[in-house]
Amino acid sequence: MRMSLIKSLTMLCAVVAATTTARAEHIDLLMLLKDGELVTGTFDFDLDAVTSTGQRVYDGEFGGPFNLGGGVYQYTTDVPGFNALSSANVPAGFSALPGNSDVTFDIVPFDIDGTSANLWYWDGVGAVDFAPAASVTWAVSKVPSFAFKATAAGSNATVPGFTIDTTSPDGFLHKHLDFTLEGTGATAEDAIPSGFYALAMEFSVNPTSDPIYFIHGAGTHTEPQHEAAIEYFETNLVSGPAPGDFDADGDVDDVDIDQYIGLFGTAVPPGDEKFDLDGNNLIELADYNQHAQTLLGYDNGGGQSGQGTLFGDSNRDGSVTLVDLNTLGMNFGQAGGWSQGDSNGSGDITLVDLNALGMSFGQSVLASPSPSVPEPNALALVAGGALALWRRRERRN
Ligand SMILES: [Ca+2]
Ligand SMILES: [Ca+2]
Ligand SMILES: [Ca+2]
Ligand SMILES: [Ca+2]
Repeated sequence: MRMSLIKSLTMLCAVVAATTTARAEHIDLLMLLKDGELVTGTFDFDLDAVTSTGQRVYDGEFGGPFNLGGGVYQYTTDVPGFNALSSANVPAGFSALPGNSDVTFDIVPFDIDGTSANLWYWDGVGAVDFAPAASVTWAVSKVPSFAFKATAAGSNATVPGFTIDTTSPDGFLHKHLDFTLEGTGATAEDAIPSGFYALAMEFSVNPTSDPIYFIHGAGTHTEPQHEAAIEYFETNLVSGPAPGDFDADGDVDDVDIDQYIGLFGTAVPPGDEKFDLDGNNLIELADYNQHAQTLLGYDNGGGQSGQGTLFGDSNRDGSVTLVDLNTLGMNFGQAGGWSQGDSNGSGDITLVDLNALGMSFGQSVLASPSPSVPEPNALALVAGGALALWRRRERRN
């Protein structure tokens, strides 16, 4: 009994240790069918479990550098591998790949900031900033590599791939391909600069998947940098811009809400459905109002920020104060957008905007507004005086 217990514990410890060290080694890209679409996730062979579905960004670490002589250097890895489950093991809501079918891939170019390329590089310094990889190639291959090799070199062309493997009769597949970075230079760092390399593959077993992104580290880099790169791809390439972030720059500000100017009354289509927030196939004031009240970003500069502010909050600090009223006054009677005092997307600052500001004057969306917000009853006095001033100015003009 005693020996048996010790032996069991020893075995358990060995299993736990093996699992811990092997986990990073063998988490594969999982292919599944969902509603007739080819989707990807992860399967952990050590846990024998599906660990994600709907995942489209994968990461890995290149091993190396390897000096091939003649100034040629390489980094290589075979992670992640590619996996499909037999029909009996597919999680609920998904189905297995068809049996006895070739699973193929292509390397596809993708856009970052208006540029299209099939291989991208970021040195891992500062903010995430990928650029087309100029002098390095990333080959995807299997044995024999003279027959099965697709090489991305940073152009904007699709690179035809090959058959990864053929599924078994019940849909199962498990195959590792070789990823190889190669460059030429006086040193390994010259040949293949340290940092992160990214490419995208589309998988097909008829249907074809969306682009699936691979971001692999090479040479000197850190894990937080790698996570930042993954986050960047998740946000900018997979999820698309957040609602209301019409220029897709990562925030919802006056530049975004001002895009409504001139669009009211436009049917969708031909209008862009991203502007039609309430989904009634018409771009109108209701969408603008919804944008202002639920999506437009505010920040009081003191740690309170969020989305959705008040009409008239031209400086988007979450409160409608004399500062906003003054801004409106300065721009009264002129063309302008939200930051000049426009509250109805008309593209000019008029009595309509003054009235809208008046309705929310002294109010705040902040949880704890600054004490300097004037009482609402100060408005009549201030607005009355300001209006007289502007009218005088208008008469002068
Ligand atoms: Ca924006
Ligand atoms: Ca609408
Ligand atoms: Ca304000
Ligand atoms: Ca206006």
